[in-house]
Amino acid sequence: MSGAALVAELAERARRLGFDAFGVTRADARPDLPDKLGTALAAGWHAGMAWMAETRDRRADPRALWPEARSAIVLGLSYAPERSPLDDLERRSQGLISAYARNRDYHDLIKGRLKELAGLITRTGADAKVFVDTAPVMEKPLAEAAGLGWQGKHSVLISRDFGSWLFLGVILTTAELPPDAPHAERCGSCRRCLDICPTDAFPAPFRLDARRCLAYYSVEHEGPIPLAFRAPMGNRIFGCDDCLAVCPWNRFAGTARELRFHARVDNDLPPLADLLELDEPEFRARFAGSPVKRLGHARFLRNVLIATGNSGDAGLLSATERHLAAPDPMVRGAAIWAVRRLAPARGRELALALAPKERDMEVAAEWTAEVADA
Ligand code: B12
Ligand code: SF4
Ligand code: SF4
Repeated sequence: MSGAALVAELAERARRLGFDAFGVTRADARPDLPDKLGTALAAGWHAGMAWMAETRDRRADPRALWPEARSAIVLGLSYAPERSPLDDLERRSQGLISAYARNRDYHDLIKGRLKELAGLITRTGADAKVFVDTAPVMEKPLAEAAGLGWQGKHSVLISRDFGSWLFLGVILTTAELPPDAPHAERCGSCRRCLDICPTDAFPAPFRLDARRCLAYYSVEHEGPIPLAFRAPMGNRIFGCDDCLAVCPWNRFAGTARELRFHARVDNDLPPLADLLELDEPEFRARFAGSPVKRLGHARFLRNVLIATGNSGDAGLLSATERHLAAPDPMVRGAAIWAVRRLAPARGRELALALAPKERDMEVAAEWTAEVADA
């Protein structure tokens, strides 16, 4: 079968599998990536994601990951939300989960479909491997090379048709396939994403410093959230969509066709009061099959308590105080912060009673640490 015939068959099958975007590029299409990833790592923009540095050579070059790879097929699946996440930032007693995580985990959903496409390739005698998110493959620049869109100034891939809301997946193959033309950058003089970022996480256009990004702190970061980033988290309890949501190219994006990416009713702005009550088995049951489950119960509570501290809702005080006795020091620390923000006088009273008994030095310090202004 010719490369062109195989691409036509793959594109048609991808469409039937529900993929919204499809493109092909050469595996060596981005010789600029080792330098660019090197710049990011040297500057420390990967924050605590040490795995990014550990896999740098393979990550920046698919041919270093798999020397026999000749082509990359890049797929996109829309998860465009029903309404702009920016509209939900003022619902301060409700937790805001990022648009990508309100229902089924995209990894599960995309990987199976990629494997089905890979089966069409291996049938021709070529080899193929599938990747979505977790492997050392730089999916955004490969998607740009394959013509799916361009990396915007917020660094995410934007599509003309689906805006900022595309999940990406990649198939590397030993087959020589005719490549698509790369997509040109279309941001022009716009800088809305850079200006809206609540934590000033962009050192320059197209470059993101994860050490200042709320998506990083709420999803990837392991320990307590640094003080300076707690107030800016607002009601976000998993991820952040601000820089994506503000992009004018989203006006062409209709709501995702895939119903399993539509917000599940109970994950659409759940009341913080309910989330504060979830014990570990309830947390696991409630978020089974969703990306939120990977956070684990303690980090989930950490985020919910910070959102509670930002809510200004004194009705949440007693539910918050219950977490002052949590076994995990990270949760106790977040609970202290929330109590002090919600009711400073009660915070002082509790500090006198509880701080001297606290064995963890960092948690004890939370009682005296400066609490950011509301
Ligand atoms: C690590 C990671 C993160 C980190 C770091 C983000 C980042 N910018 O890389 C954190 C946790 C912050 C994160 C957040 C999010 N992520 Co993320 N993440 C990844 C992951 C696993 C690796 C990305 C990577 O390689 N980063 C390394 C950096 C160095 O790469 P880069 O951003 O392309 O870097 C460019 C710049 O540094 C620039 N550069 C460097 N020097 C120079 C010099 C000049 C002159 C210029 C012009 C440029 C330049 O060039 C680099 C190469 O293009 C990918 C999956 C994958 N395997 O690719 C998903 C992925 C990028 N994430 C995704 C999503 C959905 C998100 C969030 C929207 C989730 C959310 N709502 O909370 C946010 C978006 C935040 C944002 N503005 O980026 C999607 C994006 C889909 C898309 N359409 O692009 C991906 C592709 C997962 C997937 N399979 O769908 N993510
Ligand atoms: S995800 Fe949020 S915090 Fe991170 S760069 Fe975008 S707007 Fe800033
Ligand atoms: S908001 Fe403007 S600058 Fe940012 S990605 Fe969209 S078009 Fe580009």
